[in-house]
Amino acid sequence: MNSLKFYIILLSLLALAILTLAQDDANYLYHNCQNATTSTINSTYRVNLNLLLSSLASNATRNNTNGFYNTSFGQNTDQVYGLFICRGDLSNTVCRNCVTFATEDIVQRCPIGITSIVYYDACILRYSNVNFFSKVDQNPGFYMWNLQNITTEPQRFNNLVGATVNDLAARAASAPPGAKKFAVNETSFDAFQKIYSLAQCTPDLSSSDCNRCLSAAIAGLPNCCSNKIGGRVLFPSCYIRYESTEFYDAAAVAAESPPPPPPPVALPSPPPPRSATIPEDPERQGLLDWSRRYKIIGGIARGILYLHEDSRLRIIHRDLKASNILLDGDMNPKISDFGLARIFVVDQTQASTIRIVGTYGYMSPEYAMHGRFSVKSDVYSFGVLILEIITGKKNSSFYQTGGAVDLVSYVWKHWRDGTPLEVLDPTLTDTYSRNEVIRCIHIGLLCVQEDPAIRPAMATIILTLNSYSVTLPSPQEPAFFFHSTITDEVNISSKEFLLEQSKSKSVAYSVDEDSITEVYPR
Ligand SMILES: *[C@@H]1O[C@H](CO)[C@@H](O)[C@H](O)[C@H]1NC(C)=O
Ligand SMILES: *[C@@H]1O[C@H](CO)[C@@H](O)[C@H](O)[C@H]1NC(C)=O
Ligand SMILES: *[C@@H]1O[C@H](CO)[C@@H](O)[C@H](O)[C@H]1NC(C)=O
Ligand SMILES: *[C@@H]1O[C@H](CO)[C@@H](O)[C@H](O)[C@H]1NC(C)=O
Ligand SMILES: *[C@@H]1O[C@H](CO)[C@@H](O)[C@H](O)[C@H]1NC(C)=O
Ligand SMILES: *[C@@H]1O[C@H](CO)[C@@H](O)[C@H](O)[C@H]1NC(C)=O
Ligand SMILES: *[C@@H]1O[C@H](CO)[C@@H](O)[C@H](O)[C@H]1NC(C)=O
Ligand SMILES: *[C@@H]1O[C@H](CO)[C@@H](O)[C@H](O)[C@H]1NC(C)=O
Ligand SMILES: CC(=O)N[C@H]1CO[C@H](CO)[C@@H](O)[C@@H]1O
Repeated sequence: MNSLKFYIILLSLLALAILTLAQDDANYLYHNCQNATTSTINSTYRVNLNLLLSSLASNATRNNTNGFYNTSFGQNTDQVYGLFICRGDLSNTVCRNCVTFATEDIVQRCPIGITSIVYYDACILRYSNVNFFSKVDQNPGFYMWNLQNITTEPQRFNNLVGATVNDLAARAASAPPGAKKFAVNETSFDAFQKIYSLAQCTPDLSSSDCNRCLSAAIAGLPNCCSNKIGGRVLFPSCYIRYESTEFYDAAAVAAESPPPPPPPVALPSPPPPRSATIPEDPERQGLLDWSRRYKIIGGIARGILYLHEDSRLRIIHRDLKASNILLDGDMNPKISDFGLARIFVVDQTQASTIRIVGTYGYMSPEYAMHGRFSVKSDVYSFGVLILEIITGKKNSSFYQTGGAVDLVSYVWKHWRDGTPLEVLDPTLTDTYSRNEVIRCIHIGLLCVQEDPAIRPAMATIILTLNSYSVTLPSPQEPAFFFHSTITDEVNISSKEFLLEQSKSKSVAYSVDEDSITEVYPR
């Protein structure tokens, strides 16, 4: 029974994940209804409201709305004013889907609303009995923030966010009449951490009103978002947002705007340190050029193969991660920290544990969820390691935005879209072999496949690293699994920010005992 319960919980989590993906276009954030009192509910107003909503939905299907449309129905006390605005980087299709969803959703959320607004990730829909066109409205506004704190140089981070959003506000406000009042910026905090930001006003505002609205939003940032890795301030007339992952479609924005100035030339890197672990520190990671990284990948692979196959006993490490790989002066990797390793008896290929130890982000789904470990769970961790070494990104620097659940899905999305080289650590300018990089990404993705049976064995991986003639199968989409429950807190932080917070700690937790089917022999 307990085991059944566990699977039901698991299934409902999966169903939730699927639902969340399906509603991606209209990711709900917040709503507010000002209700009619019974005496003022006028059925004519309701009729006009319905006309308005269907007009907004049908106008959203036009290609030339530019992501915004305002209209009004009725007269005098029955008149209803409404508009939708879509985030400036989104396609017509995404905009239309969001608005269509919103026109139905707003009626559910505000069944007796006379002035209502619903905010989603992709669009905002609002209506009122008062004409609000071309007026700055800051109510009802709300904040959201990422729960992750800035740990290095928070003051400089806050200042940079402030400078960037000020710059954005000026650019968004200066858009010519009728154009989208929208701007994005990508700027580097340090070699590995970027700040992506966005500002937008409804285009019915004048430039000075847009500026005024965005200034108020910026003034709100310290109230919510100091020392936070991401945050938003949203008003009905304008909003700002910043994150450390790319949450908007930069390619779409670039296609609409003039090309940016060429990037500055990178300074040459100083020589590497004598002995260390694989640097987690982004600045130090920049010191490793591609040939060194390639050598490290090969060395780790040989080390794991030795544990799995060549030593007299089969050893499953169970906590392979960057900090457990030591580098000697010649950058030869040594696998360390066998605190969690399990030694397998000769014919044993798989075992289970009810105490799951290891490091989130490196744990295979079957291990994290069911406690099942095998050589293939080490292969999974190795895959995450390869992807980290290639991208130069810390396993922990990801959290869910726009579907990029973590490092693995970030890389997967680029692979699927045929742009694998875009995940490459930007400090590896052009001193790398395209073939080697793509092959390593390919191997990494094969290692993190959901089904352990189709992950390659370490021996195959080494063969593949040494020979270009080995043909690799296409990787299947990696598992999207997550560790924390989705919490529904309305105006403070949306669910996406509550996921994955504790991802970077080595953790130990227990799984319901009855859910374990195989038992580790004693
Ligand atoms: C308006 O009505 C909705 C649904 O009936 C309710 O949830 C909401 O709290 C009301 N809003 C106000 C401001 O009373
Ligand atoms: C757009 O809305 C207007 C009313 O404002 C309506 O007359 C028109 O038919 C709509 N256009 C489309 C394409 O639905
Ligand atoms: C809108 O654009 C799409 C693709 O750009 C096109 O296929 C479609 O026919 C257009 N629809 C209208 C109503 O113009
Ligand atoms: C949209 O708003 C503008 C004012 O910003 C107004 O002049 C225009 O008439 C509105 N459009 C419709 C269809 O009501
Ligand atoms: C209600 O609607 C009727 C028309 O159907 C209109 O004559 C009347 O003024 C409206 N009353 C209020 C209070 O809005
Ligand atoms: C959330 O809403 C509550 C009640 O409306 C309010 O007291 C609180 O200040 C809001 N929090 C934020 C961050 O807007
Ligand atoms: C971030 O900092 C705040 C205040 O300093 C603290 O309460 C909170 O627990 C920290 N959050 C995380 C995820 O560390
Ligand atoms: C982005 O913001 C940074 C920091 O404020 C600024 O230096 C840079 O010029 C901005 N980039 C663009 C393209 O506006
Ligand atoms: C998310 C995650 O697994 N974080 C780990 C990233 O790697 C460093 C170094 O190996 C670990 O200390 C973190 O726990």
